[in-house]
Formats: sequence, C-alpha cells, structure tokens
Amino acid sequence: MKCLAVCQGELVVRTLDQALIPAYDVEFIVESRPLARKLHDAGLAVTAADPRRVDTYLKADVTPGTVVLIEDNGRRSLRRIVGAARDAGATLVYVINTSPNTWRTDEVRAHFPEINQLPLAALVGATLSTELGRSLTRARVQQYQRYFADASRVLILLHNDPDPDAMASGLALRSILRRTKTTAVIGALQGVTRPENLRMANLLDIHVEDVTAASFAEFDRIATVDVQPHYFGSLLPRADLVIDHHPEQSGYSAVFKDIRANYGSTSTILTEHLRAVDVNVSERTATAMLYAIKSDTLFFARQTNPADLEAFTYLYSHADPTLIRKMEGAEITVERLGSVRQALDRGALADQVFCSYMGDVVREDLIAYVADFFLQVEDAKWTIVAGNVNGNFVTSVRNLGYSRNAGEFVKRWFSDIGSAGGHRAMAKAVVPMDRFVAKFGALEAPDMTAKLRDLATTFLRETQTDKKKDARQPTQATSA
Ligand SMILES: [Mn+2]
Repeated sequence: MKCLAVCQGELVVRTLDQALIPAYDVEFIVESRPLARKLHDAGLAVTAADPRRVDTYLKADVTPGTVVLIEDNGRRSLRRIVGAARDAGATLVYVINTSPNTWRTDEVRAHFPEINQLPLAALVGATLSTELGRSLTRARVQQYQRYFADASRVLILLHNDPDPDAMASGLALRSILRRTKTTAVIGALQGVTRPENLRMANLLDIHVEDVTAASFAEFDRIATVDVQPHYFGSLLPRADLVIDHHPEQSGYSAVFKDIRANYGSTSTILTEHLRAVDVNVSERTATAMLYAIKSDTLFFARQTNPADLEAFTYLYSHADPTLIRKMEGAEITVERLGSVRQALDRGALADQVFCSYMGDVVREDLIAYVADFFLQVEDAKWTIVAGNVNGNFVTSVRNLGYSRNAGEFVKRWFSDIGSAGGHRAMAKAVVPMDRFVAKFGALEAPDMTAKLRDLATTFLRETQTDKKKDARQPTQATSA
C-alpha cells in the first residue's frame, strides 16, 4: 500500500520509515533541501517540496487510495497543507500531532471533517507504559524470587476447597520460584471437593496437599495465592508473599504482596509476573491459568480488566484447548442432564427463542444451567427458562449479545412483582408465585411456556420498534 508522509523533522521521518516499511511503500516530503539530501543519502525515499502546493501531491501521484500522513508540529499552516493534499485527490488523510496543540487539528477538521488525528504521544504511550509497567513488575518479582531462593521448603497455601484460579496460581508461582512439587508444596487446609475442580486437578495432574495449621512451622517460607492470610484468622498472622485479586484486607503482615482488586483473576497477575521475568510457561500451567481466567471472569462476563484479556491472549497460544474443553465438560452431571430433558420436554425453540417452563425445580442453579445449555443449540439466540423453586417463580434469560437486552426483558415484566435484574446477555428474576399469579393469572404448566413466549414476542417487537425509530442504530432482522 502506498503512503506519502509529509514531515518537518528528521526524527519523525526516520521513525515512520522504520515503523511502516516493509508493510507500506512510503515516500517522504520535507521542506528543507539539506534535510532531504541528508536523508536521501541515507537511503530513504525523500523529496524536498512545498507541502502547501497542490502540485507537490500531483507530482507524487497521490490517489484516493494513498495514505497521506501529515506531521503537525504546530508551526506550519496545517489547513493549507491538508487543503492541498485534498485538492490533489487524497482522501485518506491522517494528521500526526507532534506538538501538544491538537486544537489546530480540531480547527482543520471543521473544514475537512474526514481527516484522522493521531497524537504521536498516544501512539508511543501504550507500548511504552506496558514496557515500563513490566519493568516495575520485574523488579518486584526478582525481589521475592531472591527472598525465596535459599528456603529448603516452601508452602504455597490456597483457600479451602481450592478453585481453578487458586490451583493455577499455585502452579504458576511454583514455576516462577523455579521449584518442584517436593521443594514447593501447593497445599490447603481443606482440599478440593467440587467435581469440576477435581476433574481439573486430575486432568492437569495437580496435587493439592492437605496441610494443617500445625505444619505451617515446618516451612521456611509461606506464600498465599488467590487468598490473603486474614482468611485463616489467627492461624496465619503473617506470610512471606501474598498474591491476590480480592480487595486488600488488614490484620496480617506480609513481606511482599501484590494485590490487584481490579483484576479478574489471580492468574492474570501471575501471567504478568511470568512474562516480566521471562519464565517459560509450560502447556500444563498455561492451560490451568487460561481455564482459571475463563472461570473466574465467567468468560469475561464479570469483573474483567484489559489485563485479563491480555493475559488470556498470551496464554491461549501456550495452552491445550482440548483439555480445556474436557474440563468444561465436567459441568455435565446426571442431575443437570435430567433438568435439560425436563426443559426440552416442556419447552420449544421457535423463531430463534427457546422458551420453557420446567415446572417444579429443586434448585435455582439448575434453571440457570438449562438456560446456558440451550443457548448452545443451533439457531437459538435467546433462552428463557423458568420453574417453580420452593414457591417462587424463577426465570433465567440468556441471549447471544446483540442489540436486545436480557436485563431489560426481566425488568420489563417482573420488576414490579419481584426482584429482576441482569446484564445485556444474562438476567434473572425471582417472583413469589402468588404475585406472579396475581399479575399473569393461574396457568397450567404448558400455558406457562406459552406465556413466556408471549412475553418474549411482545418484548422483542417493542425493542425492534424502538430500534427502527433510531435510524443511527443498525437494526437486526428478527422473526419474533
Ligand atoms: Mn480468583
């Protein structure tokens, strides 16, 4: 792709030359003849010309497909330069601001609304702050690595009934400390019990050892991950290292700590630690950490930070996706399959919406599971699943994002008679059955499914009408 860069200074020319070649075929225009000669002698495609003249751009064969970059250092008449480039037929015009006075570009934009503005500081800033942030992390990690180096036995302590994030964080810290399972024990006072977590531990061969508070004294160093020492009360008044993403607590002392409450998982913090000190992440550890981020953020549906996405992207190339799929399969239990059958027997998928009133259901989580499950079905874009849980009408609503909002759906119909709320993609309502009956009538189970479909159809039609009113929003075809 052809690119013409109109520059004032040598540094900008050389920087753009290095940044854009070989992806772009770049030619430079500078005003100063001596500068042009110098850069030309250095092998760059540079011409000396007056950037305020249309002629300059015509000679450079500018077409509507040429990317034109114009350096704005605050001195030259930007409006005349942009005007000349536009008159010569340039349409892809970018102004690179090297001075802080971006108001000049705003002024030029009033005349040429389609030009794009790229402050040089912003272009450099993102990469620079990532790098600098990494060096801070590096210093911190190297400090605790040294502090742990001479210990013969290390305990990496997890919270009770460890979850994927706790176990993955344990593995990651052990790699960072360059230790094995005999020199760094990953332990918990109460071991893993939930079936899906046991399955992860088995598939990835993670041993969480049972430890007792009395055995703490046998270790030279103790680190806690995904938990802070206050959790253990008086059993653990101090730790050597604390790495956690839960809000910082008081009531304990720690030699080193890295607590980032705005992160979605402890594995995200540890991914940054691993990368900062260039420790190679094994496939097993990467798989565990990737699964941990997915599970702690509900696959980015809650408490997600750009750092979580960045860590996920990095780990993804090192992890084993087949194993992750197997671990997720562990969510399937006979009880849940029974609920899926119950919902399928009593519900139906029509017009991309799956509705089902399941009748009596023993626990709310089964309704949520079924709603998630049917969203995976081909052609399903919405699922609305409900049941009677101990005298409450409970409904879970899911959709595949897009423009229509699950949270608004439950509020529209249920907020006046019970609790209703949620996000764009997932929502829930709980309503005492007598209040449901008072609003919608006493219905037999099959009629309940029909009622849910009614509510969905009405809601989707309403929002579709709203969307059509708002011509700026692209509308989605709906058959509802
Ligand atoms: Mn966690």
